[in-house]
Amino acid sequence: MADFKFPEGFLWGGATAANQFEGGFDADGKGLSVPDIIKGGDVNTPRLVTPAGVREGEYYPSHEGIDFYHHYAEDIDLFGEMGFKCFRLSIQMSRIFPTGEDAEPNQAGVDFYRNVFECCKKNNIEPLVTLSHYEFPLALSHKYGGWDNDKIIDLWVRYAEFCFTEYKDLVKYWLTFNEINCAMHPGFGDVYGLGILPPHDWALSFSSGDNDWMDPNRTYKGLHNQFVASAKAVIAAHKINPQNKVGLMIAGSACYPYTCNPADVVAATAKMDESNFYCGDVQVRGAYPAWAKTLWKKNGVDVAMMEELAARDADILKAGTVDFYSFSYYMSSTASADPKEMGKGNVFAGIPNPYLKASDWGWQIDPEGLYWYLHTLYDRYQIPLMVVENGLGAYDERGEDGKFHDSYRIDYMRDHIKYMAKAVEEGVDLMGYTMWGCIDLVSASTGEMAKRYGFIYVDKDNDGNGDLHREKKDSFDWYKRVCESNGADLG
Ligand code: BGP
Repeated sequence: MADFKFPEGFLWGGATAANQFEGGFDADGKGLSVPDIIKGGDVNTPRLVTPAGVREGEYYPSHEGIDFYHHYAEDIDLFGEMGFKCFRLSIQMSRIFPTGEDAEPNQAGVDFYRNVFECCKKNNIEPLVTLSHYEFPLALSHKYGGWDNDKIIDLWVRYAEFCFTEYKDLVKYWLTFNEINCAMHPGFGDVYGLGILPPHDWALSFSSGDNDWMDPNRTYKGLHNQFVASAKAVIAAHKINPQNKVGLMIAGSACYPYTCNPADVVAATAKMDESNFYCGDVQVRGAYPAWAKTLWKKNGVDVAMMEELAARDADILKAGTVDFYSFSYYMSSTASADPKEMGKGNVFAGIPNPYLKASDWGWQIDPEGLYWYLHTLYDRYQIPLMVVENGLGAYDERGEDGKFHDSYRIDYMRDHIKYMAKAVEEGVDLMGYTMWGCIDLVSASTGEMAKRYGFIYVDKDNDGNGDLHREKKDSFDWYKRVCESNGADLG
């Protein structure tokens, strides 16, 4: 593998999300969005959702982000200097249609994204645009309750069609919903994924006991409506510009049996199915998997309702299958059939895997798992794949010379890229790799700045202090060599 090169045109780059870095939350006519009412937290303190609206004098990290809104030209030039071929970012619907159903788009918002894409073009960077990255106009949540309301489908498709038409000359790679499968995490998924808000303040968490307001019927119906909206968007994108490539985006969950006890193997298979293939099958194959009914029953979902929805929308789902499968990959997990064992872990990582080390946030680092996951996906779907998020969240400290020597981040990426290369060499069709948080930004799960991912440091802390200046870390030069050598130089 020593002189292995990635395929010509491989999309090396970095990834971001508007609500985590853009800022300008009410600038130039933008409407409020669901993340704008989620406060900051840290590794031990969950983020508070204030569903009634923004509270005067309180700190919400999305409001300023890292102020990409005013720094985009400088930031994209830095990405260009690193040799990015691709930059993943998201559009906020609430910047284009502030209430979600405005008669006319907000011109200042439309212009902002046009300027961003033009700046990418100037730097020879292909934008990869997520149409919905944990973002939803707050006005729609308040008025219609979120994605489980059928009205949302057409409002969102109108927004997607507007973007395909408006940016036709500048963007050809699109993702519909970020980590669409995360909608299935009760609470977290309802708020972040589906715009379904709690009736009272609520601590955003994957395992909160305060769950009286969650309703699996709303969750699964909301997710179904997103499948329909995504399929309609794919159809529209192809019609508006046959060059468009539209992908799904899933939170990649590679899950191993905790032991070779057949019952554990079955438990891990069930988790793989539920976490990856429930959404994957609908969006790639255009229909629910055979075992969907079992899953609905297990989760207390009204099976008759789901069967009716699936039948109602069968043709659209079949016609709007995606062009490629993109995913985030940070860690792997384990599953056991023994509830006592499972109780020792957490919902994401399962029971700690004794063969792996974890990050400071408990995410178990597993580069070889990426290799296994790529093969597993490609065996199942045989469509191009793309890693659109992978990276290491870490506490970065200045060295004695005042600079950031983030060798741990370089090691993390090098190891993952090596295993990607092995999968590609063995026949997996991989389009690209956009490292998550290429510039430091707000963490989605904890709302903090201290969990840093970037090649570029941003001077800002968890409370919003800092002058926002940008600085290169050691990983900046390393990744520049990776991009320039098309992945041959990982040294
Ligand atoms: C994914 C999200 C991103 C991003 C990333 C890292 O789930 O798509 O938005 O934030 O995870 O997670 P975190 O920010 O919690 O470290």
